[in-house]
Amino acid sequence: MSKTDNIYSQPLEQIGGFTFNEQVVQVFPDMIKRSVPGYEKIIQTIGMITQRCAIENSNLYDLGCSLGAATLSMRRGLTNKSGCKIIAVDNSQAMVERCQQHINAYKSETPVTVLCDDICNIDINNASVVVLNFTLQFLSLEKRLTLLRNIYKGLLPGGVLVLSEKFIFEDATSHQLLIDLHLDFKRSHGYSELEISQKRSSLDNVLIAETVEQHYQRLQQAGFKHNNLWYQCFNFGSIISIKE
Ligand code: GEK
Repeated sequence: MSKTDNIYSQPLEQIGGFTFNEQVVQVFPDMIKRSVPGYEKIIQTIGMITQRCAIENSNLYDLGCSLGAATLSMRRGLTNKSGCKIIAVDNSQAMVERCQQHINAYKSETPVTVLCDDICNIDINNASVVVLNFTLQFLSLEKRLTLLRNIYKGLLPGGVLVLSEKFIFEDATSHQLLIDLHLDFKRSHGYSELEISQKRSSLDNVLIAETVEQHYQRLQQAGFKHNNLWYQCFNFGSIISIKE
């Protein structure tokens, strides 16, 4: 069972930049469900996408896997595909250790390799499904295109990328409303005003959100011609990109 996230519940003298350390790992499942609208729906649907799009004898990648929720969902979606392997990558040692324990806790025929590394260093090859579930937003803007090009290159024809992100919006009025609705979502899940504002400060310059259009543009530059938002709740959503 994951502990309740109360990391920002008391006033902190200094709010450092958010890191995925042991303290975060302990509360992560609770934190992400109470902070990201639609998270559970997206995880569940990654399994469905895998079931339809995974190609036999190919590799599947979960980049920025945290505790492996998307990996486990992909693995559930692979029941009728033989010869597939999943590679789960995260650069937080604490996350990777706990992720490996989660994976070991479930039996499956599909091998999973959990790697502690920067997703920018990973060689993507023979891939049919690549998942970036709320991870690209933590990469500096300069690194994003190179990573997407690498993913495009490593995908087989017909392979897919699932890219979930927090978004900003060009239209200031709808941007503000969607942000406010997200804050209401956090309040409705028991976060106080203090927790919300301290967490927001810690994510400043760590999580860099972009518009859906900026993502489409970069995906096209990387080679993807077929890009569509398949899910959105407030300022969070997920794009599916298909390699021809
Ligand atoms: C889920 N996908 O539960 N290389 C490797 N990992 C990274 C890097 C990097 N350069 N930058 C950040 N991370 C998960 C949720 S959480 C999203 C993903 C969130 C990792 C970081 O250590 C963390 O585990 C993850 O990306 C982002 O479906 O917390 O909002």
